[in-house]
Amino acid sequence: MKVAFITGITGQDGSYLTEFLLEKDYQVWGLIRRTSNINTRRIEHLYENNNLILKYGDLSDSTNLLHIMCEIKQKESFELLEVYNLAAMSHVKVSFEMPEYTADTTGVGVLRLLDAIRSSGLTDKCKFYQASSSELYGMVQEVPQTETTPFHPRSPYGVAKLYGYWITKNYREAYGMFASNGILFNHESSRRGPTFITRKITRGLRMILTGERDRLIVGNLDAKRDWGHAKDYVEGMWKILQHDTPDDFVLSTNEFHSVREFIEKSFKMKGIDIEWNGEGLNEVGIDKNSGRVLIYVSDKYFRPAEVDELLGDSTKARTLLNWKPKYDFNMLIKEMVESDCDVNFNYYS
Ligand code: NAP
Ligand code: G4F
Repeated sequence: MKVAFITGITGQDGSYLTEFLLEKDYQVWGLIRRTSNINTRRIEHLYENNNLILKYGDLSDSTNLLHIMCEIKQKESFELLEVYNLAAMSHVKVSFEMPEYTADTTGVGVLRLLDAIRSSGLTDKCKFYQASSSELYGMVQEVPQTETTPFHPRSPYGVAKLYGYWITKNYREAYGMFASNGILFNHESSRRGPTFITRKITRGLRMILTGERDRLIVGNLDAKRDWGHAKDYVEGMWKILQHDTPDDFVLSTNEFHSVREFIEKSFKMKGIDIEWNGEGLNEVGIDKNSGRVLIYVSDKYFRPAEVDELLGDSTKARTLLNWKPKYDFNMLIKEMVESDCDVNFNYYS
């Protein structure tokens, strides 16, 4: 039996990875948080599958993590357990408001999980994937960014991820653990959290089309990101753990686009041509046909320290893992706009 344990299973990536692994006949154990409201929408279509086992827990609770690792060891028979650590307080802007909590979960949480693996005697029977981030590059030291580009994180989130990256490498070097980092550039989908910019745009478009809202208010229009589709990236995570040796890999599309361009293309898909007028906080996006102002800028969405642009070079993963994204920028936007604006779109497709 192939067995995997996923933290962050209720998140965007966790849900796609669970589907991917169940398709490959894995037994999937997942960590979910107790919340006062339902937080499992992204995986509820998988509940009927007997190979999915959910356990309550939190990356801030080391005894809970140790207990789960021991339970998996006791109940399942496997040659190698695959552990995917996807759980994190993953919002960069929010991390400025909750820096200590972010450090504790996104940073030290990685150590707690690695140590639960070690303390349960699974060091040699486990492959560990850490969800590292292109936010590590922050104020970029070279363009494009590769596995050897020096890091310069620009947020409490980025700094916490830096700890996660290094403690993963440290457990590899110190204890010989199969522990790998995927340094993933931004990846989106119809399941993306609604406060990340791509989903905020496609949901905002829906609300403008239906008349629920008359405007979309955003922050830095000129930020550029290397945006891919989450489905491609979870396949990359799995490939990283199937490699003969533990190693660190960049996953990226190798092209970048601005927030402005994402807005233009999304609105264009619904027949709205956006024309820009003004500068800085006074810049607006106008519907060329009607003359209505649809896009506004507010400093509420600026960050104390911004990451202006991220552009990856995933040659290493493409060469050694034979990984290549199937979705391009236009396909990604099409799916996201259809999902948010067309009633017949299947969220679980
Ligand atoms: P996401 O949608 O925000 O999901 C985060 C997951 O972590 C959710 O399941 C969340 O649970 C869980 N979580 C948060 N705090 C936790 C805690 N203290 N203990 C246990 N679970 C906790 O993030 P994503 O986009 O899927 O990203 C997955 C991982 O990749 C994250 O670590 C993220 O930082 C990293 N990453 C993402 C990208 C990207 O572009 N998406 C790029 C690079 C790296 P709830 O559902 O209960 O909130
Ligand atoms: O969509 P974002 O919030 O994603 P960000 O900050 O790049 O972080 C995401 O990708 C990282 C990988 O590089 C992950 F590690 C992380 O967990 C997360 O998934 O913002 C993208 C850009 C930023 O430059 C931001 O300033 O869009 C800009 N932006 C402009 N207006 C906005 C807005 N971002 C948000 N969230 N909301 C706005 O209104």
